[in-house]
Amino acid sequence: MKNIEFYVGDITKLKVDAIVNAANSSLLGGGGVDGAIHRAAGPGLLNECRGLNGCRTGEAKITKGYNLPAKYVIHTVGPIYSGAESDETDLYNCYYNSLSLAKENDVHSIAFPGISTGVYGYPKEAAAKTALGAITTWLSDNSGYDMQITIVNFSEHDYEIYQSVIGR
Ligand code: AR6
Repeated sequence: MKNIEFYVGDITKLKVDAIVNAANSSLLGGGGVDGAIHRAAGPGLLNECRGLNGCRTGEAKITKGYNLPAKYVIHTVGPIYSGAESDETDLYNCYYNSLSLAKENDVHSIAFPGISTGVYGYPKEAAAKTALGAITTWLSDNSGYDMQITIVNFSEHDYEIYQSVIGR
């Protein structure tokens, strides 16, 4: 898949234009990848987030990256998995809207974690399918724009789930 690559490990280590944070609607930090990003970025990130007035599920907001190697953090809020049809739409919108916001800010390389697949309980295989669908649709809708996408899997097991979805 052109423009899409995989990285197994910690998203906070990546030197890309933007990393995406799986935040909650307060944007004021939490556990999981959100906690790791805030720890690595330092207090400037939380300070900027305080001025954003939160974020709705499926939407995205951008801040600077502070002490991170990445220039920006794009904060998006995934759905808390419930099994409702809206879960898939919300998760799709997280990826699609994050990419559109990235483009508006002249971002050309972006890394995504598995949004909603931790604390928020979204089944990983279904989430991988939706993420890939949103990313490939966005790339074809924006084919004149150079965007390099890294999908970050926190474990080898998560990486294997993605590869099995792609294989089908
Ligand atoms: N790098 C890459 N991926 C990571 C990292 C990391 N450093 N740490 C965890 N993951 P989660 P959610 C993976 O729970 O489900 C927070 O408290 C993890 O293995 O971070 O969207 C927020 O404030 C999983 O696959 O996010 C919200 O309240 C994926 O990142 C809530 O959790 C997402 O897991 C959001 O829940």
